[in-house]
Amino acid sequence: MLANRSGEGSVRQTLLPPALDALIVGAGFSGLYQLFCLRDRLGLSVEALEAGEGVGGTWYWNRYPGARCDSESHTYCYTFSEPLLQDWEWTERYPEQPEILRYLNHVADRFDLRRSIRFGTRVTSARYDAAANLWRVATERGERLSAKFLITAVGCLSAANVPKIPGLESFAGRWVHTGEWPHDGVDFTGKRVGMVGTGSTGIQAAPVIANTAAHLTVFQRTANYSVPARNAPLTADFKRYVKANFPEIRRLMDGNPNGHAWLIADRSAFDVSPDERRALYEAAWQKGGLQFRATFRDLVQSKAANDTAAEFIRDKIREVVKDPVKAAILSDFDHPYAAKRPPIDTDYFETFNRENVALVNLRATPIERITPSGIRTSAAEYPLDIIVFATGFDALTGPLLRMDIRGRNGLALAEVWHAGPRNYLGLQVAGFPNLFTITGPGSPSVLCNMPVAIEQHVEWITDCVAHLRAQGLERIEAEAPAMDRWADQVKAAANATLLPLVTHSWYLGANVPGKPRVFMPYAGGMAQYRKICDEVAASGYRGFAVSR
Ligand code: N01
Repeated sequence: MLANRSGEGSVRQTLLPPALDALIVGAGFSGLYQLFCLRDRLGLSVEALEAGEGVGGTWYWNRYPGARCDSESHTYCYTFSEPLLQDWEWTERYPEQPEILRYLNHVADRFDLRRSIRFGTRVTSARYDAAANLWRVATERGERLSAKFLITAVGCLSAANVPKIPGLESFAGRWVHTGEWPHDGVDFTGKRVGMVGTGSTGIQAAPVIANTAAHLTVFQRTANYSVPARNAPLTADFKRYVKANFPEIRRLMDGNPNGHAWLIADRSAFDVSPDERRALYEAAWQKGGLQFRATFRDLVQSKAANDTAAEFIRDKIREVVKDPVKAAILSDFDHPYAAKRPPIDTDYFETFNRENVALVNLRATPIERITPSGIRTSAAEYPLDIIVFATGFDALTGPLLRMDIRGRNGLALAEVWHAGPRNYLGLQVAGFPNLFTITGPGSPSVLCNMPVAIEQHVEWITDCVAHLRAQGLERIEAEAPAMDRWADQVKAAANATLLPLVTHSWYLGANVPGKPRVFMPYAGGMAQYRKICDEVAASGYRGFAVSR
């Protein structure tokens, strides 16, 4: 704000900052790398707008007890910089939230990214101004910024889903959502805690909460599979191996449909005898981790093959959990293994052997309401001091739609997506020129080890922007027919797997009441997706309209 020239000091006018080449929304894994690519590789004027007071995105917000990554640390990192790979050292097989946050802070410092990030800046709207070919962005603090390119790096799982359970506002204790965990922590000592939700998050949190709480009641709606993570400190030998062999590790990641550094066994569950199959599952169980899925190549495609894995895990739960009633509730699966995101855990099922842990089966006795003193189900009232909602996220579309993005002629993204997300390659939407959505719906995103999906998108977008500049082009925009064709491909890829069979999966938006039921991520595998994206770019951006 400056005093105006008339000398009337009371009359002030707002000067808008000059338009930038690009604005990036978010400073997590994707925003940081996108900032580096556009600012330092292409030399553009760029700013990143970040709601949090620090970098990290998911890892800034998700500070719940037990939060750690389910991808192995040596593959859960950027691979674009050899010096970065060489100078960072992970301590454990699965990095804990504080360690990942330290890593992302290290990246921000190493590449001097902070000076281009506005923290504490939540974007509230983004409007495309066709006459100026600019995106005009407003923030909660009232800032107005504009840029030719708008790139969302808002994460897939960043819009917390707090269920609208009647009476929540009357609860006299404290309630928290795992995705918006208080930075000063939550002290469970001596408290009666209720945890709603048994997805990857709840399964990580329950054992840690049970260690300090006086009592923990786990409210389970859907029985979930979980395989032991077998977390452990990394040995010096392994650390040396990673540093010396990263190209080989990266080759494995590129060949794996989910971006992990392992091979999927080239055998069907029925190529081996039942005894041999069990022995192979046992070995995978002992090894631990998401790799359990790779024991047979047909686990996520064939229901019969999948049943063999489900049976093995059911038996394991019965073996671990001493109380047969709890074991039956925990293993009462209603969907195929890995058709929802498969959790991995540290002592999750063992936790139900503790004296201070109870399990409530919400399928049999649903929650009726939250009262001032706790949670009431159709069968009983559970007095609680703290309620933890491990109830997940309005995934993939939620973070984008909460921003009120409007394209040509004020067209709202919410309107275009009223029946579910539609876009081309998960990257662009017709009517929204120069808007790119990193790991948007319709891309492998959440089905992939996220840094792999992120690097691929960021590099594709960077190359695309470089191409436009080199050709003197001003605009790129997905074409509607290309979006239709892509929607068919996304659907076909999902239908070749067991994933769409789970009617209550967040992949389908089913966890958020009223959200359209559309299978959102691209399930055709990262390698296939990368090939498609590369071919599109090589063809001069087929399916996109580019103009001066
Ligand atoms: O969320 P979820 P999450 N009443 O949606 C239950 C990633 N992640 O935060 O299955 C009662 O999976 C719901 O029940 P149901 C990972 O991609 C990564 O656990 O809908 N219960 C379910 O049990 C993961 O998939 C890491 O019947 C209700 C749970 O809440 C994604 O984040 C670690 C309910 C929600 O499970 C989300 O996982 C953790 C209600 N009204 C998470 N509403 C890494 O390692 C929901 N539920 C990187």
